[in-house]
Amino acid sequence: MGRYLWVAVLLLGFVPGVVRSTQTPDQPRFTQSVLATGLEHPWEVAWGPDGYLWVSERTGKRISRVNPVDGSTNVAVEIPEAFQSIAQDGVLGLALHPRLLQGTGEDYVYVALTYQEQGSPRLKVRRFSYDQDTRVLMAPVDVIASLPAHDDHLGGRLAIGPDDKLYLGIGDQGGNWLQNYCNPNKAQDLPVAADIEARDWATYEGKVLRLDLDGSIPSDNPSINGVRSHIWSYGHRNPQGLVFGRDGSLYASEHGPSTDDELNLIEPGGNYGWPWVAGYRDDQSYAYFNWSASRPEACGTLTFSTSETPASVPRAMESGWSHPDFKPPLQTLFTVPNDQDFRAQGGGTIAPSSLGIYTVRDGGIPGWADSLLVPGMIKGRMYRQALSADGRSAVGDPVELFRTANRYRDLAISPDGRTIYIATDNTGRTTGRDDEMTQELEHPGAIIQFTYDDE
Ligand SMILES: [Ca+2]
Ligand SMILES: [Ca+2]
Repeated sequence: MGRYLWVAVLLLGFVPGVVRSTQTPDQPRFTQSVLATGLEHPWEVAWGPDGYLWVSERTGKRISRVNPVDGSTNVAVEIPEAFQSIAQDGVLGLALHPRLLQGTGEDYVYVALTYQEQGSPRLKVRRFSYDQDTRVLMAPVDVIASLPAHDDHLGGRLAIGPDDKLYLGIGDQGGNWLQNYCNPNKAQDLPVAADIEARDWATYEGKVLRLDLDGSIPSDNPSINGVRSHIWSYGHRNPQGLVFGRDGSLYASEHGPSTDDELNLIEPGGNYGWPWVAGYRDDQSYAYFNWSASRPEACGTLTFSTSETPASVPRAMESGWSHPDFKPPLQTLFTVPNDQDFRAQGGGTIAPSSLGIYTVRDGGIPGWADSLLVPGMIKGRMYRQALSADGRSAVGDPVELFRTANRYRDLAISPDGRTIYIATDNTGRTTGRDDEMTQELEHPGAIIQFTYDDE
């Protein structure tokens, strides 16, 4: 579409159900429309080998299949026993077996969900078998259970690598933060051999795990401090995006505190720094306040604040910590300046709940391969971060796309690379088109599609 025609479309107003998104002239143009509504907190959307979008619904407690042609939705399985009580728990990650519907008999779908165990929330990974005739997920088998879960920073993103291993991000459960400020942060804790022997996964808070498809510990997982466990990398705050590049590299996105959401290249045995470091080790707008270790005043006698910290709370500058396995991020979204007035200006974070990768070359969007795609919840937009040819570094700054008043939860890409599908939260805060905070979401509980307009 030529530039003048584009202006005309904007002036003539909106076609019902179809909105042209605002783009700067040198960016590719997209047509926005709503594919499906009525979803209950869709959490993962994945393009399936059957040409449908597979969707996990966090509070709906089910897995649905959405027809990308007409938006009609079929339920593949209900999971009523999932425990869902707060803003982050329920039916979470969804991963399709790479040979689903390929005739090998491996018609498996993996789901991460929270459940209650002796009155406490826990996370598990369940495998379903997909019956192609009835289009139903059946024969559930729990491949691992009793993983940490709480009321904040749950993680829950699931992915299957080209190595046929399951990867699962688990957050730090909010230790030393907000309502959990008196709970120690265990993102740096590592298991001892006896923990693994006893199948005690309590140290898995703030980790990226790598599991065999049956839930066991892969024999080639790293030995960290002399112990091999499910832990693939550690020192994470809340890693909720996991995606593989063409060469098998694993990328993760991670929520920062009030600054420094991260894009990371995940290396086995890597220490990603949290809670000693947020983003780069640059002493910028972040120091580690260890509320739970407050002495002599016990933490329980203190009132938590993100802006004022009592003297009894131990504090550490980032530069005071170092570790031989520390891995800085490829990019942050965004590192705010030291003089940021968080009360007046807010934080620099976008709340990246997921991560996609654009690798489509021929016929896809020119110039996009390879890029990471980062959906924002607190900022209703998606960012595209270009990668270097070897995929090991970020090139340039993140580019903003798709600004709307929605909380973008997850994304999927059509095989031809010309449509980006984005799942949206039903409720919550985001910045609207004018950058003001709002709770009035334009398309709650929906799949929005952005289709590339060729020139
Ligand atoms: Ca980090
Ligand atoms: Ca930093």
